[in-house]
Amino acid sequence: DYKFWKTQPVPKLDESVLTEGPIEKDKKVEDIPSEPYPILSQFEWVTLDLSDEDDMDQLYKLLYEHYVEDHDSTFRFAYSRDFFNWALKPPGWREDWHVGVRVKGTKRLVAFISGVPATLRVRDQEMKAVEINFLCVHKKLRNKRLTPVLIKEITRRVNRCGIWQALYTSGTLLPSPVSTCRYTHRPLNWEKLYDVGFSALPEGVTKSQMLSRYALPSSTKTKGLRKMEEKDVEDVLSLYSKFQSRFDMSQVFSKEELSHWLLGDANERSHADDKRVVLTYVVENDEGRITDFVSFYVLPFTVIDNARHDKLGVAYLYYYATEEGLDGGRFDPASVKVVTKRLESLISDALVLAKNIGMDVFNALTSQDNVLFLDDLKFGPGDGFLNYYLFNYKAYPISGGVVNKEYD
Ligand code: YNC
Ligand code: MG
Repeated sequence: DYKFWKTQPVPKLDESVLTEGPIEKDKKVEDIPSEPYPILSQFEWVTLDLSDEDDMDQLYKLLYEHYVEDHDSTFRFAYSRDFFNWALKPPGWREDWHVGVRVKGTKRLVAFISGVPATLRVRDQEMKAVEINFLCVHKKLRNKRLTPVLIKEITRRVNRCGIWQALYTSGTLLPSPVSTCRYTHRPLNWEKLYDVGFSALPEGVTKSQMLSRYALPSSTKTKGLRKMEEKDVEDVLSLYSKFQSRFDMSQVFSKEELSHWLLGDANERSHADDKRVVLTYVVENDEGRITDFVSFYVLPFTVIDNARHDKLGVAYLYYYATEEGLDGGRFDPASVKVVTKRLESLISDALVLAKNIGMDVFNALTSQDNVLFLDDLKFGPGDGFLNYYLFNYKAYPISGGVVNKEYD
């Protein structure tokens, strides 16, 4: 019955929203305690320093062993240093928001929660917020109500910075989702997915039929498609902003943020394509204008106990946009067909690019415009759903227009 969530500024599960806006009246930073939230005496708070090898290793181990895994425990997220640096250190990041709990005696890290800054737009309302992610409690400490303590402590640390709203996602149903999406998967290397037990062979279908069903061309087809570079940031931001304005909810990026989220940091940029966490491609037309872009990020799985394979390359569709159908930022509903066709060819090129750097499966949510092309590009529905939540902000239900990002 949501003993904890009942006490938090979130809408009840059966509540119908009558007006949009913050739930609690703005508090004052001075009224937020400057001391950490009390925690059981065998534990202590720790702020992780991700530039410290030891802290990074501990976070890696905690999440590797105790974060979300698939039901029969055959796959685990294979996080990397680069992935954490990308996900946890965007412009304006604060070390203070990388919150851990350690056992006092052994100094062992047993829980974690993180926040990164984000500007959200819900319809016409822009707000400074944080995105909360990587909440994790050691398996041996589950069901001991540590989660509410972690949430209250990160809320305190965020509130101390004068920020009162948050966005978070979870497969778990909590009060109350502002939107819900489904996961979909597009096999790139069906045979390997079958070998590791990720994909099944449907009855009455042969392996070779499956292989030909998911066959892809070896090269991309969009004229003018190339890797995004730093010099494109301004143009891509302008296209992104126009495209996103069609959706009820999205993230507002500065140039620096867009550059971080689509190109990665300096270290990341020096990597070969098959070692990168995030890849973005633009379409430049004959006049040198950027007309489209598409991006995906990479978070491989470790395959547990399989004789032939130990890694699965997993790409996630991230942001994309096309100027097709956008008339000065307005979306012309008459052009849905044209937009669909354009996105289909753009995303199918992304599939080819992902396959060519060794990805085995391409995941996407049913968010934003994805539903226009998922079926035709042979994405199949997965088991999982993803709920989107806002903290301290009541909003009417939002369909489709959600931030295109999820690591779990
Ligand atoms: C969850 N995922 O309902 P009630 S997603 C939020 N998000 O509270 P205990 C959750 N709340 O029902 P356990 C939650 N899962 O009594 C459970 N809860 O009101 C609630 N899994 O606490 C739950 N990572 O500690 C209940 O639960 C209370 O030991 C029970 O631990 C839960 O990152 C968990 O899936 C999830 O590590 C930590 O199962 C554990 O079961 C675990 O007894 C594997 O907790 C990894 C996993 C979750 C990924 C994510 C987003 C988190 C958002 C948190 C909310 C942020 C609010 C905004 C804060 C900033 C505000 C500002 C400004
Ligand atoms: Mg617990």
